[in-house]
Amino acid sequence: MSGHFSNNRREFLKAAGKAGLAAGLSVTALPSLAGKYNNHQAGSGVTGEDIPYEQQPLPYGYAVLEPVIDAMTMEIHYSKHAAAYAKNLSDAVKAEGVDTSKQKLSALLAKISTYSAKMRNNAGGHYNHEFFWKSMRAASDSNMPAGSLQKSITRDFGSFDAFKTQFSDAGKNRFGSGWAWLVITNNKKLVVTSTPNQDNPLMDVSEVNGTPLLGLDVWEHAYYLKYQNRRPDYISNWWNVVNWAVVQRRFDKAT
Ligand code: MN3
Repeated sequence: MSGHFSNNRREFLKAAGKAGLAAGLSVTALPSLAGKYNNHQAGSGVTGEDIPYEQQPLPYGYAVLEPVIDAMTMEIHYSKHAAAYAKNLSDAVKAEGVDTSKQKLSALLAKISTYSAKMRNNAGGHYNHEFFWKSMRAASDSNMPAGSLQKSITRDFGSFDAFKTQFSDAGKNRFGSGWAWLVITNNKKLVVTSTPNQDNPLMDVSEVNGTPLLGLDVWEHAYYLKYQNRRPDYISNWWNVVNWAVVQRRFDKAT
């Protein structure tokens, strides 16, 4: 793929998407555009970790994240919500002729604008949840990053607390359903962003592109049973279950 062409095309699609939204249309309400650019070329220019197309076993039991995330929420979230994204993704890749033995999921996400809305919702939904499960472990107090990751967080946000505030605000202020993210951009800068619905920063439709290091699900289904409407409480408790060793490994791979 040609970088120059990719960038122009991405900017065009973003502009077209924004124009569509401004006119009260969704991006997917632009079939002529989708038809014209359905060659599955180009991309977001970022790479993410490989995640299989099929749902993987949860890396811990449903009750392991208690009391931060209750077992019932985990069971429904994993076995119903996330399982449905995986199933619908499997249907979408068949319907749209994706050879999953050749096409990595992270690379498909990078050119998601060339696929259907069903692909976008479910490829994102599946990827984001698999990524999310791996980002957590049993709760501990004073849970913090260390080493090179901590240094880079301090360099780019001022302090760990300043980063936490920015990330928490991204989650709290995401209207409706979506995700908060810590990403590393192609010029190796750490940035906090958020995405609507099941989008993520690997997608060429995302306002901010970068390799995800940490993501937080702020859909109501992720916290409502225990926290009801109190999304800020869910977010502040969630810091205790972040698996910083995994985030460090992602950071090492991207730098
Ligand atoms: Mn979810």
